[in-house]
Amino acid sequence: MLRFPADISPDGRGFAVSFPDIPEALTCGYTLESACEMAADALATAMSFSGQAAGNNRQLTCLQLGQARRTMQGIAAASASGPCLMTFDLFDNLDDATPATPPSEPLADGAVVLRGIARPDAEALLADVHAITIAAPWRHMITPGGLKMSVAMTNCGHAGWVTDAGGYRYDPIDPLSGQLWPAMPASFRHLATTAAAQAGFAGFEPDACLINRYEPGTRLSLHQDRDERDFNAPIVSVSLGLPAIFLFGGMRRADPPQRVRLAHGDVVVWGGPSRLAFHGVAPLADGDHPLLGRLRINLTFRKAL
Ligand SMILES: O=C(O)CCC(=O)C(=O)O
Ligand SMILES: [Mn+2]
Repeated sequence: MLRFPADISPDGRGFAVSFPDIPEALTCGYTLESACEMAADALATAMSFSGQAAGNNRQLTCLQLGQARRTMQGIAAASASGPCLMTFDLFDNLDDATPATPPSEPLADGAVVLRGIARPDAEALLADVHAITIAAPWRHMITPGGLKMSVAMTNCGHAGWVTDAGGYRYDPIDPLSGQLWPAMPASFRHLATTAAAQAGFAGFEPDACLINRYEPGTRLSLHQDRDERDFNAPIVSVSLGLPAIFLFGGMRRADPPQRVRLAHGDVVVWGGPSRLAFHGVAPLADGDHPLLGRLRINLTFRKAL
């Protein structure tokens, strides 16, 4: 398994970080870009743990992350056969008058990936996920056709997405506990509305959040999100933990999907003309995420009722 230990040693105004595994990643068939993204993820997480990152807000800004990626690409390209070392000035961006705008990548008309925007909130979001799963535990639901889903799920909000022999639907009651689903935490709501607004969907008010837990090898086959009453509202989908390949297709199941790598903290928003696009998740590759180990957690916000 690949390691990106992001071995951090304070070095004046910045840090020296070594990435012994970029060359290994390249020999394992990863592209330089994806190896660098994995290393940047490890770096960002390690730095926010170190308590010294980025001066006053202890988080890497997106500008700094972009800088880290570019620097690592340069170094990895130059030394693809030995350990990489980069030094990285944490305070480069602090005097910048304009706040760093997270890079956004259009996927289709009405669909966009907002890179890294959930990263600063990741630990708070995961603490909230943990609290939700105490009241509404993870479960593997059964499709109407009788198949057990490989992805474990739970919900929070006014309604939860469920599937069983009776079909797919939203239900205000968790069938496992017979109680209402846990309330949607403020951290979730804030992220969802902010991301939607940034993607051009101001005023999004989610009333449901489906929480998906992927282990290595699990996948979500191509589908449309169409059990909601209101297709005017977008879907906001947050990735935490291990990276995944998100499949984003067209309006027909047969349309060949784009394959988009989603890393910890990335958020995808799709609505308007893309609201009913087919999408799914390729089998999750194994890995070891600093916050979530061998897991990927996805939060999908919807206006369901
Ligand atoms: O895990 C993801 O990125 C997508 C989840 C999804 O499409 C869903 O829950 O309907
Ligand atoms: Mn979906």
